[in-house]
Amino acid sequence: MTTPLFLVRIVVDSKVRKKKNQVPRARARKLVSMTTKSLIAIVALTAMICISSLKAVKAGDRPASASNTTAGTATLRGVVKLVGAAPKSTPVNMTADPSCAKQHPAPVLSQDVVTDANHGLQNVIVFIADGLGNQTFDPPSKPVVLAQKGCMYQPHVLAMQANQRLEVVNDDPTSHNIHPLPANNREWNKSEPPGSKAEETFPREEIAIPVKCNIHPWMHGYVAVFKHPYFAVTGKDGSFDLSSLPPGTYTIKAWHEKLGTSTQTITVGANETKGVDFVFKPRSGS
Ligand SMILES: [Cu+2]
Repeated sequence: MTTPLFLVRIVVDSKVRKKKNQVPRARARKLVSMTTKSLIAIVALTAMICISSLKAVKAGDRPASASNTTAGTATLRGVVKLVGAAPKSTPVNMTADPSCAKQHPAPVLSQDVVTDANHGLQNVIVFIADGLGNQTFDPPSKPVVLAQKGCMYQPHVLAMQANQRLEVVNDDPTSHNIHPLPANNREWNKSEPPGSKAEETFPREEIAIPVKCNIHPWMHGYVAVFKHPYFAVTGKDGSFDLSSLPPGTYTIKAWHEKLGTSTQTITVGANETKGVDFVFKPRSGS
């Protein structure tokens, strides 16, 4: 590594300053001014280094492995669609709790199968099912939030990492009782009065845990738990994005609560962005 020019200059300046008394006053003043400039440069450079390292920590929050935060990673991007006639959404009946019904002047539709005008399928979990080897990933420090709002779970399908904190908040004027029904994790249920917040974690991978409310039978959702950070839940248009992937060959799965699981194998290279689409067909009775 070469020594930065301003550091060379400051060393020279300090040597020259020792001889300050031997040089004319104007020259000495100039030298002092140069030294001040050098100090300003050091302060500015130090500040820049501090800011850039803060940014790096923030960017590294999602992929927990240090090797994945560097350049040379891959991205998988695509859309999940439902082809064929989508099952009709049914209105949710909330009359059993007037404080819930009152929050919805227009009927709320069930969220089991939600598509947009272009057949994009919402609430599909797309994830790496195989190909990461023995890599381990620390959970992100930021919790995921599951809200009980309008007597519905928001989001309806949530994905998180094992041992990441799950915050369950109640934004309603009525009490809820959240009750996940895991097969591979510990079962728990918590009563939540209005305005309260519960916090839990799931230590083991599980795709996906059904969640229900013991008070309102129409309230149900899913929480998927992964041992790595490479997962996404499709948005309103059915799109998803899996970024910061180490180059490699992967088994990718798309999971939908009613329509099942679809699998593909894909190879991605360093700095490559590849398109991957999934197509589901309606199941009889779904
Ligand atoms: Cu409830």
